[in-house]
Order: sequence, then structure tokens, then C-alpha cells
Amino acid sequence: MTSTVADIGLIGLAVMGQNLALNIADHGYTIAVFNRNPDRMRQFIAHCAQHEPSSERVIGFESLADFVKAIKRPRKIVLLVKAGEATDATIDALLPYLERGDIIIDGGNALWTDTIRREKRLSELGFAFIGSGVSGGETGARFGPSLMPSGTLEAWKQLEPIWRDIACKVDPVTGKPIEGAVPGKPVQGGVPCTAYIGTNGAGHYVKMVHNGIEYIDMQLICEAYWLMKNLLGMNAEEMGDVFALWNEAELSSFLIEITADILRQKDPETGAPIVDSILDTAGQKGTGQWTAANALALGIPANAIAEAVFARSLSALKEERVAASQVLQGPPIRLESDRAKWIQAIRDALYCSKICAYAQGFQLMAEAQKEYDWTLDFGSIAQIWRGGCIIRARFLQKITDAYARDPGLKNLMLDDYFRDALHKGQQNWREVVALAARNGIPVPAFGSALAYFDGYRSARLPANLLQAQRDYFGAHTYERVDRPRGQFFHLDWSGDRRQSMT
Ligand code: NBP
Repeated sequence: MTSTVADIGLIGLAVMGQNLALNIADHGYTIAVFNRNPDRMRQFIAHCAQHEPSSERVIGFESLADFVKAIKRPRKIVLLVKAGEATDATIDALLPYLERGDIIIDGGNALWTDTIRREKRLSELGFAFIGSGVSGGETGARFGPSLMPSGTLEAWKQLEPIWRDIACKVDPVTGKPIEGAVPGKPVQGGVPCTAYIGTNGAGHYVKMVHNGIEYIDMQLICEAYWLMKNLLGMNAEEMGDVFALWNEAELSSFLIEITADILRQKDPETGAPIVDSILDTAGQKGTGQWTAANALALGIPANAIAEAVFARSLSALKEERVAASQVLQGPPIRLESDRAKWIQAIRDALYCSKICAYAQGFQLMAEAQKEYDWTLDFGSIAQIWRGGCIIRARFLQKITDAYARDPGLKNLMLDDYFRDALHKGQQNWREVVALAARNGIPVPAFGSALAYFDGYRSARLPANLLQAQRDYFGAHTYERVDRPRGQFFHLDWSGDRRQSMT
């Protein structure tokens, strides 16, 4: 007979599951683990026995029935399987063994609508379901991820102590992640990067937007790099130094920091900068694409985020681009000699574009909460992204401060701090976008962020003409500037050219 010893269970022992299981064990919890293919579980347990200080708290099971029985009630079972059908298959396999009140926690990158569906189904069966975004990749899972859980408050209360223990911790004063965790010795103290996000799919939605922001953050850095390389003629090491310097101030972030490291890294085969040996094509799938698609569905102009997804799609057309480069011509590139001036300008373009990108992500979440009846705490969301995750940055504290000043803030750009930063940087930002256009260097994210800024701050846009066109060819009607909103008119464009109210 299996004894009930485990504080929690985990299914799915690929990269994320193994690392999260070890993180949980390092915090003193006994964890039962299971994997569809038992070989993977056996290998993991063998690895733990040899290399992991917390190995006695990780117990592997080959039978799902024994695995479930070993977990204390109400059971908490974390799924870290491939998102999609595998999650449903795992839930279906688990159901016969569960008892009322047991809690399934999906830590995969699930589509939030799937989480809503699963939560509803399981709650009707008497079980709880928490969808928890887990960010930070392999290292985050091992030593402290950013965790974005949602479900019922009762279920969250059960999970909260473990989730707070294993989450990344940030210094309460500096807001910086506390480093130094090693196997068996996790970080003590600090503010955990997790908080209750809301009901049903809210956690996975917020994780999705996080990933959308990650796409644009990375694309903006790539554009800054590309401009320095092509317009200023800088080599990888010099650019690495610039990113390292930027990492000392407002732009300080994990992505800027690793970019400095990447640019200084040599190719072990050739001795040249490794970045020059890497093929310039990137894939896009899952969460970045979902963020852009949902922005379209909700009618929120997250154009810079979408642009970052499209930039990857364009990069993937490598063979076509190589062929087109022989056919389509642009202007010759003219190197700029005033490096210091343009490095500062590119920095400003990057910072201003980043503000717009985050403004878009937060506006998207604000719209989604209306759509799905969530109550999101945007200041708290920015806080839990300060550590553990890929977009961790000093900047996030500014977002928390902005929502503390005004919880009903309509758009981040309207906050005093961000407004001032945009005002201060915009001249340089414009010059960078113009210079890039003059030289035929693509900067889709810088450009679309600037268009967003200019569009959002425009009391009038040319959609009046657009409405006229729509009314002309399709009698779609228009509102008038001199009448109350909600009154619609149609002009008989081809007949007597009279206007009627509809
Ligand atoms: P994968 O996404 O590669 O999934 C592999 C795991 O899913 C294995 O344990 C595999 O079992 C299991 N699995 C599959 Br595939 N089909 C299954 C099925 N029908 N029934 C049961 N189990 C099934 O692993 P990962 O990269 O560790 O990611 C796990 C989750 O975490 C994913 O949802 C991912 O999107 C998310 N995530 C990943 C990262 C990251 O950096 N990798 C970061 C944040 C979130 P098997 O061994 O029997 O094939």
C-alpha cells in the first residue's frame, strides 16, 4: 500500500517539470512525481539521487493511482506537460483517482480560454483548477520563477504557501531579484514574485501578455543593435559595452544584460563574435501570436507587439529575402560619424518604444478584464514580473508606482513619469526612425511604437474620411462632429446627395 507522504504532486518531467519539482523539494516539501513515459521519471530520480541535495523529498511513481494516493488531501497536483491536448489528456487520466476538493494546477503555457473551460468543467465535478503562468524558463523554474496563478480564492489559499516559497524573491528596497540560490539552498527572505491574479483564465492571460511583451522587448533591442551595427559601424564588442552601460540606468533589465553578454561572446569555432555566426531567422508561435491575435479580436491597438511577431515572420522568410535582396533596391547606407550622439538617440528610441509597448500590453489586459469579468491589479502584476521572468526590469517598478498613483490609469503613457520620459526622448526617437527610413534599415517596432504614440495623442485622426468611404460604398453610416455620439447618418452619395439620420 502506498503511504500518503507527499505535500504536492507534479506530472510532466521535461525541462520545466524537473526544475520546478526540485525547487519545491529544496523548500522542504515532499513531492510525488509522475511522467507519462516512466523512463523519463526513472532517469530523473536517478539523477536526483546522484546530484541533488533534496533527493529524498522527490518520490517517483510509475502508476498514476499510486502517485495520487501518495499525496496529502486536499491534493495539489501540478501539471507541466505540453500545453493543449496533453493537458486535457492528463486531466482525463487523473480524474478517476481524484477526490472532492482536490486541486489541479496547470503550470503550462495554456491558452487562457482553455483554462476557463477546464476550470468550469472541473469545478462542476467538485475539483478546483488553478491556471498558473510560470515564467523564467529552466533557471527560473529551478531557483525562482515568476508565478501568475488564477482560480478560486479558496484553492489559491491552499496553494499559496508553496507558491510563495518557490517563487523568485526580490529585495524589498531595491526591487532587484535576490541572487545566489544553489541546489538545496534557496534564497531566504525577500518579496515573492507571485500574487493571486484573478479567477479562471486570468493567470494564463497575464502570462500570455507577458510573453507578448517579451517579444517586443527583444525586437526593440534587436533594432537598437542593428542600427548601431549598420549606421554607426560598431563591432559586437563595442555594442556589448553600450548595452552594459545602458544596463546601469533606466533600461536595466535581464534582456539588456544578456544582450551585452551575447555581443561579447566569441564563436568557439572561429573566434569571431558568435552573434555574427547565428542565422538570422526566428520562429514565432504560441503566446506572442495569441497576444497579437487577441489584441485584434478585442480591438486594442497593440501594434508594436504585433509588429514584433511579424518581424519574426519576416525573418523566417530567409530564402525569399536573400533572393529579393538581388532584385529590390533601397538607398545606400551612409555611416554616421557622431557615434555618441546617435547612441544616445537610439537609447531614447528604445526607451520610448518600450514605454509604448508596455502601455499596449497593460491596455490589452485592461480590456480583457472587462471581457472576462476579472479584476486585475496592474501594480501587482508589474511587481511579480520584477523577478524570475524574462522581462524582469527596473522599469517595472515605475509601472507599479504609476498604478499606485492612479489605479484607474487609462494608459501608462498618461502617467507623469512616463509622459515626461516620452517628452524628453521623443525628438531623438523621431530622428532615429527618420534616419533608419532614409537609410533603408527596417525598424518596425521603433516605427510602429512611434505611430502608436502619435496616434494616441491625436485628438483627430483621418478616420473621418474612412467613415465617409465606408458610407459611400456600403451605406455603413457615420457620426458627425456637431451632433451627439450615437446619432448615425447616411448620405445618398450617388443620388440626390441628401443626408438622412438612420
Ligand atoms: P514540453 O512542453 O516539451 O512537454 C513535455 C512533457 O509533456 C513531457 O513530460 C511529456 O511526457 C508530456 N506529454 C506530452 Br508531450 N504529451 C502528453 C500526453 N498526451 N499526456 C501526458 N503527458 C504528455 O515540456 P517543457 O518545455 O518542460 O514545458 C512544460 C510546460 O511548461 C509547457 O506547457 C510549456 O509551454 C510551459 N513552459 C515552458 C517554458 C520553457 O522555457 N520550456 C517556460 C514556461 C512555461 P513524455 O515524456 O511521456 O513525452
